[in-house]
Amino acid sequence: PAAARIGVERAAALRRLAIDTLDGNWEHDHTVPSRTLYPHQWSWDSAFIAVGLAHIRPDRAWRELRTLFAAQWADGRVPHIVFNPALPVGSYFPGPEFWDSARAPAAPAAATSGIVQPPIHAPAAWLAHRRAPSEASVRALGWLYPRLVAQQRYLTGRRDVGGSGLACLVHPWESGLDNSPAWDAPMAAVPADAAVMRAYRRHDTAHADAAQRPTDLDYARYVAIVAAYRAGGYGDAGLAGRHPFLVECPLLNAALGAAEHALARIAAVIGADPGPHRERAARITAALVDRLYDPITGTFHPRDLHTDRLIPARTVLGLMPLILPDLPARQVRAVLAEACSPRFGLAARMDRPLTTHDRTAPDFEPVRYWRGPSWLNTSWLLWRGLRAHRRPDLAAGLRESMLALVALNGCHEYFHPDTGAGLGSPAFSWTASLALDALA
Ligand code: 9WN
Repeated sequence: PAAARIGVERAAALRRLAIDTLDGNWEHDHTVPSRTLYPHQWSWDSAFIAVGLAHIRPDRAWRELRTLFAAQWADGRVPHIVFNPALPVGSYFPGPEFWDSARAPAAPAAATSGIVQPPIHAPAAWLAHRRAPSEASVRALGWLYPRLVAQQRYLTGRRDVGGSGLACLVHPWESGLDNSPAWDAPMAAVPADAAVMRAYRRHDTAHADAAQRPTDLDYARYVAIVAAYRAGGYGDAGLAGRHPFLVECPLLNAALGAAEHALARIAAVIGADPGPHRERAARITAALVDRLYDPITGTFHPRDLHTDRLIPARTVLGLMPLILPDLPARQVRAVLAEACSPRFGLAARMDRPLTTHDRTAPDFEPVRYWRGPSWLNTSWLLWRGLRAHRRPDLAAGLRESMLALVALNGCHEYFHPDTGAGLGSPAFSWTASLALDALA
């Protein structure tokens, strides 16, 4: 067990730190990712956080998810940020006044953003229930089920811009890996000028080193893409002809498929029909392999819908389809080979943590956000995939590496891929939560 490898005392201290971090970031009915950098509620953060809360405070795990889904739009989209109305203007950029969600007919009463993040909520809800099954957890699953189904329907319906059965991203923020090198090519085609940013004040660089964050030019483009989507009232009709950023992402779509598998299991518990979820899961996996797998590189790549080409960058996004339990054996083998190559360094004994980008690539940047540093959520997703595909040797190596990273350095947002030094926010919720899950 990992506790034996990192030492019983260190494991106990890590557990204490993780619990304190989550308690410190709890805000009445949700958890903030970070008090300084991200003081509102984020969508996929809440899913990762619920997984950890299920180990220590199950009632909060369900509250977390209920608060998020209470802000679901009428069209089924789950917004990537739910704003806390009690916070002063300027607590985060771009804030509620910039998103102006009230202009969209489908928006809820709460102020939210208008874009989504990877739909890992159904897998998270399933794990939370399995960890702490109770009458309350079954009731919570019953409440969430139709909402999770509506979320899937939005993504596979209005968001199937390519008509292939996959959902597409309309913003790099939707991937959760905002400035991944995977987005460089489609972002370069977004017309924007760094001068745009003079009209705004970035909030992130007041709390984190600018060298560890996206650039001003990235932000100018982030803002331009939101402005384009907002101008159409966050509607999805006709996006193909008018929207500057349209990409099919392996992580978002792997999450979409994993969600159908989780919904099948949830359906069985609450007395609904699991059959349609299994069928949809199979269709998503087939479309993912067909559209995003490259037999030449042997990994998954995002597809840019403007060029209809795969994006060549080899990032951690390419490994994420391993979370699909029905990924065909050929792709499982290929993804494992990619993960175990010097690009990512997965091994039964790892001397360095898993990175978010290919270590051997010339544009690998060890401290800049999603362009190289190690993050606990992508490592955790791969760890779950390794267990699903019965690789206990590699799963144990990755788990040990994740736990050592956090035990030695703290609950940071991300970590230097060579030294393990903490980067970004020093008290980051999903790092705490996923460390708790890996420790258990
Ligand atoms: C933009 C909250 C979020 C995470 C994302 C991470 C970062 C926001 C930002 O923080 O994104 O959504 O301001 O940089 O990239 O994955 O959900 O933790």
